[in-house]
Amino acid sequence: MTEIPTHGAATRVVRGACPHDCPDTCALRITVVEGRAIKVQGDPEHPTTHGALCTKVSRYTERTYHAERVLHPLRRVGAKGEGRFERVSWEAALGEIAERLGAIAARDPEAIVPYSYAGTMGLLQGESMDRRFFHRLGASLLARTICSTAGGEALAATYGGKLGMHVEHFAESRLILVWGSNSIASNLHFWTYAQQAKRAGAKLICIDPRKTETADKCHQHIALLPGTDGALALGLMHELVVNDWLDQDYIERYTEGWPKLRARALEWPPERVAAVCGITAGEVRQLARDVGTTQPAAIRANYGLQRVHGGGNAVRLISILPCLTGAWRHRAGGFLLSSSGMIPADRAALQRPDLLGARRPRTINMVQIGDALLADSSPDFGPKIEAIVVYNSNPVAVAPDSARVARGFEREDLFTVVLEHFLTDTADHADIVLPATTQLEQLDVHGSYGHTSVLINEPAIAPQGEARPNTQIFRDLAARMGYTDPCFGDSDETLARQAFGSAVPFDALRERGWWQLPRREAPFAEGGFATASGRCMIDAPGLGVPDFVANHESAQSAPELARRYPLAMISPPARNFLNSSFVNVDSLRAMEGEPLVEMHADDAAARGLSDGQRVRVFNDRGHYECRLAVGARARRGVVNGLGVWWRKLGLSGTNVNQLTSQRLTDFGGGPTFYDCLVEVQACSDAA
Ligand SMILES: Nc1nc2c(c(=O)[nH]1)N[C@H]1C(S)=C(S)[C@@H](COP(=O)(O)OP(=O)(O)OC[C@H]3O[C@@H](n4cnc5c(=O)[nH]c(N)nc54)[C@H](O)[C@@H]3O)O[C@H]1N2
Ligand SMILES: Nc1nc2c(c(=O)[nH]1)N[C@H]1C(S)=C(S)[C@@H](COP(=O)(O)OP(=O)(O)OC[C@H]3O[C@@H](n4cnc5c(=O)[nH]c(N)nc54)[C@H](O)[C@@H]3O)O[C@H]1N2
Ligand SMILES: [Mo]
Repeated sequence: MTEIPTHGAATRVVRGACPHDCPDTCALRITVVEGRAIKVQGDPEHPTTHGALCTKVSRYTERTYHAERVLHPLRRVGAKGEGRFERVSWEAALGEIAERLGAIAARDPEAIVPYSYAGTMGLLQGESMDRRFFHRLGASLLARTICSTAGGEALAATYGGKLGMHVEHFAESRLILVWGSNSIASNLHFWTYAQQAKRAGAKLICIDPRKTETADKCHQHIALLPGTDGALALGLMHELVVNDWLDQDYIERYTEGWPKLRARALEWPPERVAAVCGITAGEVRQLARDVGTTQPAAIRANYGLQRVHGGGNAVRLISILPCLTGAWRHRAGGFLLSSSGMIPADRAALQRPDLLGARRPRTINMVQIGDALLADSSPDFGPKIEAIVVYNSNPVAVAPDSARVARGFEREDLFTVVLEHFLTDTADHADIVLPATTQLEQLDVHGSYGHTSVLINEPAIAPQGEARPNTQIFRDLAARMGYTDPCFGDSDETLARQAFGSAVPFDALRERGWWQLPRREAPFAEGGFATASGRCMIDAPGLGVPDFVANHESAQSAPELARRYPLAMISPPARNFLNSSFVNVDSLRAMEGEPLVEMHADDAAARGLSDGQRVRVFNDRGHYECRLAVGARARRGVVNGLGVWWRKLGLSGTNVNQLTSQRLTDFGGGPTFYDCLVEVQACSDAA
């Protein structure tokens, strides 16, 4: 059974799954003594978890039993954003929500918007009963774009889906490019395999504007300017062509459109690439030689590189490289950004889009929630947003251009409901806060975007206080709204069985805690891409041949802006936070210290700034105060504002997203967090 037998009747070990938005999706073992979870550990039998957890999740009990957990429904008594609430009963809270949403829906349900992302990646608590509820209601749809859609659509266009190498096989690679990924911070279980490869003699190269802790451990670090990866990939192709390092047989058999891209690549000699990327021509040549002459060669990319204007094109270009060299012929060669296309989740069964009937509500892009909340009714936009229901997300902290996001959430005429564990920056703006259970208190099933097994998470402890799972909250709301469709009666266990249908034997999943999916070990060794033609689509329908697309905010595309704001800012994750989750866990926040911006010594000297000083980072969208860290983690011309702090736990009530823009990627409607020009100066009230 799910419980692992242990000595001593009062002690149980329960099988769980890490719910966080991370490629690793670890299998957990939770030790429970007399109803209290005392330890969260990695499952030693799960192939990619191999018994190890990151620092954050090994402290999961600290988060679950946190003194500031929201344990009862709350109604706002202070001003929006102030965070002052009174305790109310579930009856009163659900009644008020049903009444307010019902009144708005009677006029126009599209004036109601759900807002959720991957606070939990669980298929039940993340995307089941909630979606049924909003589909039945006819609310606006939400485009859940805030992380990965540019890269995701790039993979769909090129390979036919989110498919790639299996993470275990990196251990056998002879060359690994860690491209736009701080693996040690955000993909730790991949790093284990990369280290095995390194010990066996492989060369590791990190391609990242920031000298991350991962770059420290690689043989080489190529610190290109943010948003220039597409140019680097074209330069590599140039060298593969002129040096004849191509696998012509693979190209002819398994790809479509190479002649056009070949012509384009020939316009990108190393000197041109070097000028655009801010690196040397020698670095381009050497990298191309490594890629062109080493087998098997593998690329681990992460979503960091696609959070810029040209992110979609960059992922297309990089994902084509292993087709040109034939790296895919080996199981330890190829490319991995996400393998979530392997997961056989039956989303239609869970989410029931058929409940919309003939209605076709508008779609709001979550990246632009700031503008959306501030928009009036218009023929283009549709009705003004009158209500927003937020769960599994903290948009006031994580969405770009947060001055506008906060202004939107401050609207007196907006009815806001937030399902949360804590009073986050977003929950502080709610009219009603509903207490949600954490992963230790709820049932769920999980896929993964970094390995090929599915997992179950059994509840280990009773719900804290009056907390309820998201599924239960939406079930309760549906009942209050008078929805009698039988699907609102499905229990969590029924949902868990629906999630993978017959693709995964549910009882075996329960027995073991996880289930390994069948897979091809070298997925594209003989083509077999998931595209209509079965080939890698270099020239993709509707998109053509990929090209380098410059940042929205760069000297090249916005010279006047670049004169006023000469520093490019990226805001990658801090190692001990997960987006804005864990920022309120004291021991983890203590490890991160204060919000930081990292800067190269030359840029600091040019501004008369010194290490440890309190600084103001600013652009036309706003300003943000943090501590300056002068040193080698930043390259010249680029500053790194580590994310994503809670605004109220920062130094001046804002965070790094005060500076980022709502502009979108080239395709996929994704965010451009790392496409952002700023200037930095000393704080007048320097501490
Ligand atoms: N500890 C921790 N783990 C996480 C997260 C977290 O917040 N904290 N976030 C999770 C989430 S939501 C996701 S989506 C995944 C992946 O999340 P990602 O955000 O992709 O995670 P990282 O790999 O840490 O960061 C990306 C790397 O890209 C670099 N980068 C920035 N701009 C560019 C660029 O233009 N080109 C290149 N080549 N590199 C660039 C950054 O410096 C950083 O080192 O990780 C997950 N894991
Ligand atoms: N500047 C900058 N901004 C970024 C990024 C960046 O790199 N730089 N990264 C972006 C990326 S990749 C992403 S994915 C987004 C992520 O942004 P979000 O999806 O908002 O992720 P989190 O900040 O982790 O917030 C998740 C919230 O969900 C809550 N939660 C967790 N589990 C449950 C549950 O079971 N029930 C309920 N009701 N609530 C739950 C948590 O308490 C937490 O407050 O942020 C983006 N923002
Ligand atoms: Mo993400």
